[in-house]
Amino acid sequence: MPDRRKAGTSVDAVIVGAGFSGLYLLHRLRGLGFSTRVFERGADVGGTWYWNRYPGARCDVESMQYSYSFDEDLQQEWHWPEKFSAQPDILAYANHVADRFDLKKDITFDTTVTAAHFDEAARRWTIETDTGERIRAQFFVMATGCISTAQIPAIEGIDSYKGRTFHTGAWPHEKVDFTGERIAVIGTGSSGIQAIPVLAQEAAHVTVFQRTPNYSLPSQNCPMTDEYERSWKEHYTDLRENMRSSFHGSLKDLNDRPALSVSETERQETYQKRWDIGGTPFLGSFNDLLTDKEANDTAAEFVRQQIKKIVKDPATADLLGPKTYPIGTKRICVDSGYFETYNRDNVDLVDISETPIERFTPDGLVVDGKHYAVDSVVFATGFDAMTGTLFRVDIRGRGGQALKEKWEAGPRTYLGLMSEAFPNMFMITGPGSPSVKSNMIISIEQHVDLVTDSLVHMRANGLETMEPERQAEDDWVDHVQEAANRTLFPLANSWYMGSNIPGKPRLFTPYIGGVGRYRQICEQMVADGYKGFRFERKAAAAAE
Ligand code: NA7
Repeated sequence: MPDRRKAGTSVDAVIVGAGFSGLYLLHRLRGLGFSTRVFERGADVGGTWYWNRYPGARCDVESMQYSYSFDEDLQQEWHWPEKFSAQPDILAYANHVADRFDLKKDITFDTTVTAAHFDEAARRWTIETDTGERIRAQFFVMATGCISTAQIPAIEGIDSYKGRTFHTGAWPHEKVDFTGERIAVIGTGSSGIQAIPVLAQEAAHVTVFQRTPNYSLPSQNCPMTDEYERSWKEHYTDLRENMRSSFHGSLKDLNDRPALSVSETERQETYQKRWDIGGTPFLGSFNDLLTDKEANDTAAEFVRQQIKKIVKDPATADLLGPKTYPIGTKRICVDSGYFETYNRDNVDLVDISETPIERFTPDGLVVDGKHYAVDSVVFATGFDAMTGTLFRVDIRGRGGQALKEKWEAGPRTYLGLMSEAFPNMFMITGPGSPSVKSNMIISIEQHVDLVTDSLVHMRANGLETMEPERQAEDDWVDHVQEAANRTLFPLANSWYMGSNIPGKPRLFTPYIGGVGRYRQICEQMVADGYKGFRFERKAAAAAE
C-alpha cells in the first residue's frame, strides 16, 4: 500500500518515474529545498532496467560512460564488472544510487499516475493516481523515459493462444525456465537480437519470426580490466566534460573523413578494424555514413558480407542481411553471438516480411498457411516510443486541452523540454531533445540540471509559471525536422519515425543536431534570459 501519511495534499514538485531521470531529479530538487514526491508504477527503482529483465538484456553504451557523472565519489567508488553492462548490474547500480542518496523515502511505488490537470486560476497541477491519491503541485515532471510503453501487436486470435506469452519490456522478476520448450520469438530489434542467443541455449527449439532484418554489430564484450577502469577513473572529470560536448554524449573514435575519399582497401580495413573492436564506433568509421547514401552503402555491404561469413546456410544468411534501409537509420543493434546462433540446429528463421503472422491458434501461430506449434511466445515487438507513455497519462494544460490532442500531428515542444499551454510541466529527455540519439544518462543529467536551474531562477525572481512561447516552439519543431532531413534517418521505417505503431504520425522524434550543440543552444537560451519562454509573476500580495 502506498504510504499516504507523508503525502500531504500539496508539494512543490511531482515527478513521474523513478528511473535514472526521476532519481537524479529527486536528488537535485530535494537538495535545493523543493518538496518533492515521486510516483513510480514499478515496485522499485530503475525504470528501463527494472522492466527489461529478459535474458541477455545489456546496455550498448560502455559501462564507464553509461553512469551518472554528478557525484565524483559515486563514480569513483562504483565498479562495473564488464565493458558493456548486463541489466542486473545496471539495476544494482540504480538501487545503490537510491540508497546512497536516501531517495526511496520520497518515492511511492506500485502507483501509476493517471491524470494531471492544470488549474489556470490556482496555477497548480492536480495529479491523480490509480490508488486514488490526489495531490497538488506547482511543478509536474514526466521523467517516464522514452521507451517504456511496451507494444504487443494486435494479431488475430492472440487471446485464444493457451501457451505462455512474454514481452521483453515487461519480463517477469523470477527466472523463466524454457528448458525443453519450443518457443517463438517475434521481433528482431535490439531486444530480440540480445535475447535470441540466450534463449537458444536453453529452449529445445526457437523459431524466430523476422519482419525486418537488422544491422547488428558484435559487442566484443569482455570483463572490465583494472587498466581500462583506471584509464577512466583517473581522468573522469575531463572525460565527462568531453562527453557533454560530444555529438552522441559518449566518447568514441570518430574518423573525420568521408567514406569515398579513401581507397577500397583502406575502407575495408577501417570497417574490419572497428568490427573487431566492437560496438557502435563502427558507425564512426567515416564522417558521412549517416548523411550520404553512397557512403552508407559501403558500410551496409560490409555488414552483409560479415553476416554471410558467419551464417553457414546461405539462404538464412541472405534473409538476415538488411537491404531495405541504410545502416544506422533504424537503431543499430549490438549483440553477443546473434548471427552465430543461426548455425545451431535448434534455431529456425521465418521471414514474415511479405506474409505477416496470419493468426494465433490455441497452441501456436500460422504464417503463410503453415502452423507453428509453440509452448511459449516471446514478443520482442518494441514500444510505443517517445510519446506513448506521455499519452497514457491524461495530461491537460490551459483551457483543458489534452496533450494528446495538441500533439495529434506529432509532438510539439520547445527544446524537447516543455510544450506551450502546459505551464510548469517538464519532460526529461522529451521528444525534440537528443534523448534516444544520445547516451541517455548524459542527456538526463543535462535536462535535470536545466529544470532545476529554471526552478531556482523562478524562485529567486518571484515567478510562478514558465512555458514556451508559441513561436519558439514552432521554430524548434521545424528545426528538429530540418536536422533530421539533413540525414538519412527519414528513409527508414523505425520507431524513431513512429512507423512501428499503426496510425502514428510519421516524423523523426528525437533531435539529431548533436548533444554538444544542443547543450550550447540551451545554455545560450538561459544566457539570453530564458529566450523563448514566458513567465507569469506571482501575484503582488503573494510575492511580498
Ligand atoms: P524495436 O527495435 O522496435 O524492435 C521491435 C521488433 O519487433 C522489430 O523487429 C519489428 O519489426 C518487430 N515487430 C513489431 N511489430 C511486429 C509485428 N506486428 N509483426 C512482426 N514483427 C513485429 O524494439 P526493441 O525492444 O528491440 O528495442 C527498442 C529499443 O530498446 C532499442 O532500439 C534500444 O534503444 C533499446 P520491424 O522492424 O518494425 O519491421
